[in-house]
Amino acid sequence: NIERYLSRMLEEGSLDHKSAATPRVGIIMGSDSDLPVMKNAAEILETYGVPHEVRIVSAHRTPEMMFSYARTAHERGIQVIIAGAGGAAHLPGMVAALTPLPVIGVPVRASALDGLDSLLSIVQMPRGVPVATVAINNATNAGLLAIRMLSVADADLLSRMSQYQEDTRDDVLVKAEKLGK
Ligand code: RP5
Repeated sequence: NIERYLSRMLEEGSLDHKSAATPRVGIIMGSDSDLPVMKNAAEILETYGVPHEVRIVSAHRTPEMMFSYARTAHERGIQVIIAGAGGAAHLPGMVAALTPLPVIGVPVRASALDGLDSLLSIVQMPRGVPVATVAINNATNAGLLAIRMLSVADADLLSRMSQYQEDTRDDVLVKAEKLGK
């Protein structure tokens, strides 16, 4: 259903999460071609019921929009920004330079270099400007990391994250037991 939600938003020309609640997480990406990867972050936030917005913001093609988005996100109630980009992936780092909020970077596999270019562009930030970088194409982990960040001041999210960890552990134990038989 996240696929349907995103394609409907694209058809409507808007990727904003249509929720009455103020978005707590901003998911941004350099291009709509990043959506098949970045939708996984949105899916996690949907699962946890965390209000979020999804926007296309390009560091290279729409630098002014990127500037105003990053500068004002915290004033609008955004608490964490997830930024995905491929190739010369400057979006997460530039956004981290402009906002006081935590930024999670998702390297998207988008070029002949198989995402290694995106990974290095995002992870190799200079001292003083941190970007929490997840694995190539792993927007799911970006969503989960955002939940953990919000959990610091949200007891309900914290207990649901603990439950998720127990569930993943149990899942492995069940499979291990089956294999052992
Ligand atoms: C980056 O360039 C985007 O984040 C995307 O991963 C890549 C290719 O963009 P398109 O040419 O598909 O729009 O800025």
